[in-house]
Amino acid sequence: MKRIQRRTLVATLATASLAVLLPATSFAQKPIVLGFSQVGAESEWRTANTESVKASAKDAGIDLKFSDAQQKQENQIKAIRSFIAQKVDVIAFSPVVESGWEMVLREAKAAKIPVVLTDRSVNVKDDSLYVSFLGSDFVEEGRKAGRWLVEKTKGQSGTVNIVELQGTVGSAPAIDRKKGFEEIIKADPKFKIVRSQTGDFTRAKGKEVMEAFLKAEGKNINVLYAHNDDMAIGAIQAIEEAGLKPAKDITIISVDAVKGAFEAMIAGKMNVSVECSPLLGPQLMQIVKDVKAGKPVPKRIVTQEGIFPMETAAQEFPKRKY
Ligand code: GYE
Repeated sequence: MKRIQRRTLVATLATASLAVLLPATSFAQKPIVLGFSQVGAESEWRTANTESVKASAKDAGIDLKFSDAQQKQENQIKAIRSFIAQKVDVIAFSPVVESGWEMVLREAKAAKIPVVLTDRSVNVKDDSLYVSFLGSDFVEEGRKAGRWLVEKTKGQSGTVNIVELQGTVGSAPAIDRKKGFEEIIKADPKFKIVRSQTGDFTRAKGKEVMEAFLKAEGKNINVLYAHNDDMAIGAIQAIEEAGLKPAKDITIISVDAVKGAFEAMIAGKMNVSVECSPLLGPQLMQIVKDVKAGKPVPKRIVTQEGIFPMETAAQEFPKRKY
């Protein structure tokens, strides 16, 4: 009994002296507050990205203030202003379009709140307006799609008529995926983009625009290049409803490599999907912690990704995480 009491006393004294030695903050450290403005919930990619951000904030013990902009820039600007007013520690956002951010980013800088770009970048002259940009190389994704098509049609001499479903107008992935793809296919005049229109990265619009393409071009279409899987999946429906066979009558190339694309490939309805990983949460939380701790962070972190033709889909599917 006595021994126990003595031990308890020693332990209590030790804790007490530690408390004197250590600064008070290390006992009640406040969590980092991160304001995150998401684009919306337009695609399977986006919902996987949102889940990744929320789950990794929780794991990292970061207090996340999450705001969904429903694909509207004005909502993102409002969210960022409200994060500034709340004096969050760090702001992160995925800009719906590339331009028009200078003013609000200057407001964040004046308030000394560091900004991290995730997934998509902005078009600003002064790159001190953000500390880091974490995301894919969308031009390279477009090139991968183009190279796959060049390989697939090797030795084929007739014209290859392509229709293109673009992502959200003015968004980095739409601009860059178009650019990278064109850069590759322009080397051979047999490739012709006969129609190109936005489907806003959604299934519904992908289907609607593909219906219009089919009406206008009839059986003239050889290839569909969709800037994301959701639009391709919508377009597949339109193709089937028009009595054509997706991936056979019309070659289907798309980007993201979400589960829905693997299902379509396994069903023999999509030829290839270029990978674009939405699982940016863990890296983002690390950047946020480093920024808060005053450590230097890389200005640009590029996501590593591959490409999945339909022949590999069944084997890869069980390994997919989004
Ligand atoms: O490809 C698309 C999404 O910005 C990379 O946005 C992202 C794109 C993704 O809606 O599905």
